[in-house]
Amino acid sequence: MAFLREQTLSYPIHQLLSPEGQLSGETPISLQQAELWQRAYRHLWLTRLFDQRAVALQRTGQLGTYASCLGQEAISTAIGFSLQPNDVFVPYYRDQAAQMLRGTSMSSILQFWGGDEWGSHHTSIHDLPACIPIATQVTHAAGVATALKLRHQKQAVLTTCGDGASSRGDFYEALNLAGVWHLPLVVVINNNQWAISVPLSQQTATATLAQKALAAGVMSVRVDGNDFFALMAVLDEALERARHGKGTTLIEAVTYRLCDHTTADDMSRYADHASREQAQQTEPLIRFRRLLEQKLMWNDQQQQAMEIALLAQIGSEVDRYLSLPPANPADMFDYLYAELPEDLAQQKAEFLQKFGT
Ligand SMILES: Cc1ncc(C[n+]2csc(CCOP(=O)(O)OP(=O)(O)O)c2C)c(N)n1
Ligand SMILES: [Mg+2]
Repeated sequence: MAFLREQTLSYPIHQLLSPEGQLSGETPISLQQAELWQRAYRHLWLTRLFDQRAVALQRTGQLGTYASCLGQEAISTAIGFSLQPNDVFVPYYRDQAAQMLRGTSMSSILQFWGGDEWGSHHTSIHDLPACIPIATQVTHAAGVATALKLRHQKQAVLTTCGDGASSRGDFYEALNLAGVWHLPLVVVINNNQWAISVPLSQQTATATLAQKALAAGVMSVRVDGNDFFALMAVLDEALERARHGKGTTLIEAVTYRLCDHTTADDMSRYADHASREQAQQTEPLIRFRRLLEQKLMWNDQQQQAMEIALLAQIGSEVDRYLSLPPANPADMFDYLYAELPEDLAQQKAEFLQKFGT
């Protein structure tokens, strides 16, 4: 007698805007406004051009290690557009697009990646700084969501992580707690198919990441991570549920990392060229442009004028970043603990004796 059976679950990828630029299915009214389309498209391009500039700064020795978000701009842009100002955003390191929409200046983002923690200072007062340790932010977000729930505040917490992060204990533990306590939390996985050089198939045997929600008893959905419209639709629904006491949602946004993991990586050593070429065809900006061309008569001149204006904006932010005073290395001791533990106090004293402030 065979008692065991394989679970087969169907999690179709939700899509509204096809790679050919066709909008189909039920597009919510809020997403049918041309004004929103233009603002979102502009922000996607701001993110892409900023990203290119950041990589160039690193390559010329003017920035520390930097994590590009090339090809994944739609996820973070849709997050920035769907969060309300008093929601709490708990980002990870590929969330430049949303951070900008939450009020963090480009010069502050560059300051952070330039190795100065003060770059995290000028962000929305509700939000947390970008998290580098993998998956730890999901536990922080569950903690913040617990506080909001206890205080009966109608705000949502949204956190992001990578596909690799979803294989870590912190991810499962936080999601489990969110399910039990019915927390006002939205967890968005940027499934870009890679955890540095480890492909998705080598770090999890699950067919989808969305189904990881099942064991935690929370809602989940799989969405095309290159489709700004589908992302907005699922984010709006999940955030509304969170704000109205209806619990947690896990969103798996399926995309592809069209860049090295960070500037300290070389993807050509492990990724096959063909799958990258294929992914290039479905990236988020091209399909959005096709839509604008078809529906709003968007043309080359408008595109060029927009890019020139964005590059000027980025240029002045880069100048501001380059004129900042150097980071104070002693800062690394000061902002983790309210009271510095004895061993770190000793290290700080030694450091100051050797290097001064
Ligand atoms: C706790 C922890 N372990 C290891 C690392 C090193 N590390 C940095 S990025 C990364 C892979 C993350 O992949 P994924 O979660 O898919 O996110 P992506 O970088 O693809 O957006 C690892 C292992 C880390 N930052 N933190
Ligand atoms: Mg990844």
